Amino acid sequence: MRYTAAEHDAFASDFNRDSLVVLKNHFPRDKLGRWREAFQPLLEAQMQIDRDDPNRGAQRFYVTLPFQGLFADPQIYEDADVLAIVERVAGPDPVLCQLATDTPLRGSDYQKWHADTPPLFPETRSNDTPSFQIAVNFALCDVGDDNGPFETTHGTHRMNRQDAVDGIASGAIPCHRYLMAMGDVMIRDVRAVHRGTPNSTDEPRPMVVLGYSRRWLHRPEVQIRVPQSSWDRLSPTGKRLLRFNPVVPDDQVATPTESYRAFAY
Ligand SMILES: O=C(O)CCC(=O)C(=O)O
Repeated sequence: MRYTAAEHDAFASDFNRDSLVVLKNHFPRDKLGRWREAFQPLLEAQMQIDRDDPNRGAQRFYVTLPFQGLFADPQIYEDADVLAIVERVAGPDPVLCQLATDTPLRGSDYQKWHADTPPLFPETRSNDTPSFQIAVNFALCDVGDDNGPFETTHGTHRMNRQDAVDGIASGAIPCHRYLMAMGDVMIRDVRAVHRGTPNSTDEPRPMVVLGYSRRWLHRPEVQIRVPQSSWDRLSPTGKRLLRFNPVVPDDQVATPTESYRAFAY
């Protein structure tokens, strides 16, 4: 663990105000370089599947990662600092339910400003609750101005989405562009209004997303298919985090297409 309990508290307080925090240089770059190599064939396969209907906008692909081999890495999904912050903002005993990537390529565009989940209680028109769904993002390359930096807004995670979108349009709500080095880790509330931006380079910009939720939240649109042999090797923490995911025979790990796009909001 790199940070003290007091530092975790400070991160949680910044998160609650802004909707996100970034842990600089947190994951080892050599490990992420190996993820990138293993990811490339998965991206190419997804591009074939989605070639007539890119699933997150033009030349932008959502690819689920298999929970096996180097992608089933407890040093990533059980990271003690990340879990300490997630537990402070989304409560104890969270669940891990998503392991995937977002990748814009050359030809990608600005996405519409959006949130990744609808409000819990839409009939109130208020989104002002504590956090319940968290994305932990890290890129498999350095992200600069020209290869699709993530843009987001501060504080909109607790706002009505349309009010946030109107505020962005009028200039009342500033937009923040996050340039992230490979190894930086962003922890964000998925309700904050954000968008992907164009990648104008020839290299893909893969961004991993680990989805953690409050202990009672079930997200039917995503899952991690845990091969039996990976399950058998999990630590008690890993078993607890992954408790609501299907454990499948090793030869049935391939993920049926996830309907993630239906939930962007
Ligand atoms: O990849 C990104 O930078 C953002 C993607 C995104 O927000 C989405 O596809 O919902």
